[in-house]
Parts: sequence; C-alpha cells; structure tokens
Amino acid sequence: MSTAREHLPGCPPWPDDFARRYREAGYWRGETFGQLLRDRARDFGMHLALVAGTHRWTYAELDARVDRMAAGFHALGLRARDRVVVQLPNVAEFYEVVFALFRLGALPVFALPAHRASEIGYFCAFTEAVAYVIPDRFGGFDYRGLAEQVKAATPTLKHVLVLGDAGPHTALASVPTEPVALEGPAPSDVAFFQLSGGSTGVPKLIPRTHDDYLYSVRASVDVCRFDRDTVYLCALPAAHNFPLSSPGVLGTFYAGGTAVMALHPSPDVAFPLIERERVTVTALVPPLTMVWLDSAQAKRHDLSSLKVLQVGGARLSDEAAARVRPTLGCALQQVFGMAEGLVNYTRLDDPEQLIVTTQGRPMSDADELRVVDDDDVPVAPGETGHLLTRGPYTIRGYYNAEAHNARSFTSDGFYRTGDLVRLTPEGYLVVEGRAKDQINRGGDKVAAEEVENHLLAHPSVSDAAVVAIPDKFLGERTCAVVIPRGEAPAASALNAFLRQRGLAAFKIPDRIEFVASFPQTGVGKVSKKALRDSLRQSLSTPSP
Ligand code: OOB
Repeated sequence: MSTAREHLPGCPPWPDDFARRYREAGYWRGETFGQLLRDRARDFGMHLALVAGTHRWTYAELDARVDRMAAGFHALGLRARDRVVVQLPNVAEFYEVVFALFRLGALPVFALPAHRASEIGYFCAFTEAVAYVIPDRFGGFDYRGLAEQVKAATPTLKHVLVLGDAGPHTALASVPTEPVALEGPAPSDVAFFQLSGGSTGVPKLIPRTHDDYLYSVRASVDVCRFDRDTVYLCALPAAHNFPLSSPGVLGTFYAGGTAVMALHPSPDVAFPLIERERVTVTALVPPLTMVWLDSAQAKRHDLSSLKVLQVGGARLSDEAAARVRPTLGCALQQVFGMAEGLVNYTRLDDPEQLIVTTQGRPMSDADELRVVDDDDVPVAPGETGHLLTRGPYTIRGYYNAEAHNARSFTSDGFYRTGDLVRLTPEGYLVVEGRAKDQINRGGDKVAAEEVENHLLAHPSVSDAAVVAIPDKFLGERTCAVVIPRGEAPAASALNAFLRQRGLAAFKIPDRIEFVASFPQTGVGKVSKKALRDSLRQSLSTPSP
C-alpha cells in the first residue's frame, strides 16, 4: 500500500512537513480501519464484538460479513473513492456496511437518522454520491419514499440499498457475495465524511483519513482505558463522532471489547440493556443525562456494571455533573469534542472537582491550542477567548469549501472552533460560550443561516433571524425572529412549510416571534446578541 497516492480532490491535506512529523512521532501508523478489523478477528475471533437486537456477532463473524458485503458492493459497481450516504440507525448492519466501504476504499457520508430531504438531497448532490443506504422504516418514518425523491433529483445516485423491506429499491440483504480480493485504500486516504454542526447555509463535510481518525481512536482508547473487558453501550446516533470514535464503538473494536447498540437512548431501552449485557461505559448528551439521573433514582434496574458515564456534545452544568456519581454510582467523564477533530476529556483519575467543573483537556500532547481575542491575539492566561486548534487529527479544511475554509482556518492551519473557552491553571478547558452562529440544542447543532434561508423562501417572510433562547432541559432552544411581509403568517404554518421543505425535525424552530425590525450592530448587520437579550427578557411567559 502506498502512502503517497494523490489526495482526494477538494480535501485539503496536512502540509508535508506536518504529515512527516506526525508519522515520525508515531501518531500516524499507516493503518486502515479495514485492516484493524481483520487484525482483531485474527487475535480474538471468538470474542463478542457486537450486540444489536437479536444479533450477537463475534469479531470473526463481523469480519466475514464485512468481506461479503464489500464483495457485494464491488459487484454492484462501487469503487474506491465513490461516496455513499449512509443513514442507518443503531443497528449491527451500520458497522457491516461502513467497514465494507472502508475495505473497498469507498467513502461513507455519515448522515443522521433525523435528516430529511433537504439535508440528504444536499449530501447526495454535493458529494455526487453513487449509493444511499437506509432502513425501510425507523422512528415512524418511511425512508424509502425519501430515497425515491432524492434519487429522482440526483443523477449520480445509482443505488438505494434498504435494510428490511426494499420496496422499489435494492434489499441490503441481497448484496453480500463470495469475498473477492480488494486493493483497499492507503492509510493517508480519506476514509469517510463526517458532518459539521456548522453555522452556514448548508452543512459542511469533514474529510477524515484512516491515519488521522485511527490515531484519535487509539489515543481515546488510551485515555479512557478501554480494553477487552469493555462493554460499550451506543445510545447516541451511531454516526455521530462521539459514539463513533470518542472512543465509541470504533474504540471498543480497537480494544477488542463488546459494543451494544440501543435503538433509542431512553432509560426504558437503555437500562435493561445495561443490566442484561453488563455494560461498563456509555456516552450521553446533557439532556439525556438529566433523564437518566431522574430514572435511575427509581432503581428498577441493576446499573452496577456501569463504571463510566461520558457526557459531551453540549455544556453540562456543574450541578448536573455533581449528581452523576452519587446517583448512578459511576464515574463521570466530560467530553468536549468536535467532528472536525480535537477531543478533550477529563481523565478517569482526575480530582472530582476538575471532572465536575471542566470539559477536560486535549487527548493528545500533539494537540496545539490557542485562546485568542477577536484579533487573533492570545488572551491573558485564564481569560475567556476564541479556541483555535491544530493537530494530528484536526482537519485542515472542509470538503470543496475554499472560501469558507479561508475563514474557518488561520493561515497557519489552526481550526477556528467558534467556541469561547478559558483555560484553568491545570490546563483544562471550560466552555464559556460560543461565537459561531449556531444553536446547540442539547447536543444537536442547528446552523442559524440554514434555517433562515429556508424561512426566507416563504412568501410572507421578509427577513428572518434564528437565535438561541435558554432552556432548562435542552440548555438552548431555537427561536426564529421573523419580519413578516404584510400580514404575519401563523407560526404553525411557517413550521409546516419548513417541514415540507424537508428540514430535519430538530432544526424546526421551537418558537417563532414576529417583529417589525431587527436591532442592528454598528455596521448595520442584525445584532443577534441584542435579539437574544431582548428575547430573554420578553420570554418569561411560556410558548402558546
Ligand atoms: C461533538 O461534535 P459536533 O461536531 O457535533 O459539535 C462540536 C461542537 C463544539 O465545537 C462545541 O460547540 C460543542 O459542540 N460541544 C460542547 C461540548 N462538546 C461539544 N460544548 C460544551 N461542552 C461540551 N462538553 O459534539 C462531539 C464530538 C466528539 C466528542 C464529543 C462531542
């Protein structure tokens, strides 16, 4: 396998001197995910890799299934570097499909089950995807109709592969064939695309290579001490970076442990699984943590196997953090990460005070951090500023987004996270806020501009600004502030309009307010800060 193959067009590579340094220092070891699974199957083939629904697959079985699926994909005509939008819930087949694509060198684009025609249509068109993998139905939604709609609009899309009843499409179960020899990707090749939470009109795609992502998995496994005895419960959507690789299911496979899939993260589904499978670690976003804490008090299930609860994706309040150990009887680990790269963890043996009040420190000594003011000048130690980062697993640019990359990265390659942080004397990060135009709805990221653009397409909307309003449960909710054209439409009609345009449900505004004008900044732009402040004052009454 060569490591010097030409990079995928549109994916900014690390500069040669950095790549050389990362290889020499042993961060990038020239491994691929396809080979990793092969190695685990060789070393502990009979060990249980994956529990999902009625499936209980050993490493050997997963490995063999992946070979057959990869051969089937090849027989369908899929080739290295072809993009495949994967939108599967937390099922065993998620990993069968994704590892098969890895072995082929085809590139999964990780969509979330919540995405609808607007997002999926965009991912398929923008990546010129050749295939789209879906469940027949999930969460009360039929994905086959969505696929028909997207297929009709996307000339490159040749295959819709369905887990379950395929309808007019191809059954995923009909794909696997006898294994064939495949050349496979180089470690420096892009392995897949993650999605950015984003702050712009359309979601950005994040190219991650085998080299860089495997390093982040390996370092995460080290920090979180995953091993063969680890039983990891995947309760968050499998495609998200947190349960995928921090250390997540990929970390579990790296360590030779067992991953257990929960189709839904509610205590009703997750607690019986923890009890039955003796789960040792899992990952949640803050609102789910609150739900779990409340349910655990009823003590209807034996959760005593659980050693660590990881919480991340949005800011966990210090108060909720302090409740985890006394209520669940396990350690808390705060995780502050991003699909673009950098992941921070509190360490398992940190003093409780650091675990409860900070969002951890970088997993790697090679992560470079800068905390700067609006002019990119470093702030005084302990002051709050913009977090910039660079390192062996933080991307150097989004896929095919040259203009945006010029704004999101410094000229020397630091990623502008859009997060406002301060560093404690111990070198731990505390997330104090956000400078990016995004709403963090309990871990689900909503780019304001994306929703605004959809609102602006409505004939009765003259202007729109989407901002966060505080929420006890989710941390933040979305509020769309709208200047109507003529008579104001009903809020419910606007939301129905957004839904009809195929926007994921978590992006539909929680509240809509109509105003005659927006507060302006000095340079005549909408002042979202002033909007948020005035909403905070006026919204003491609940939404009708
Ligand atoms: C994770 O990844 P993304 O890409 O969905 O979102 C990244 C953004 C961060 O830039 C930050 O704004 C926010 O989510 N965030 C947090 C946080 N963890 C993420 N804000 C405050 N406190 C935290 N603990 O969300 C993600 C990726 C890997 C691991 C964990 C989370």
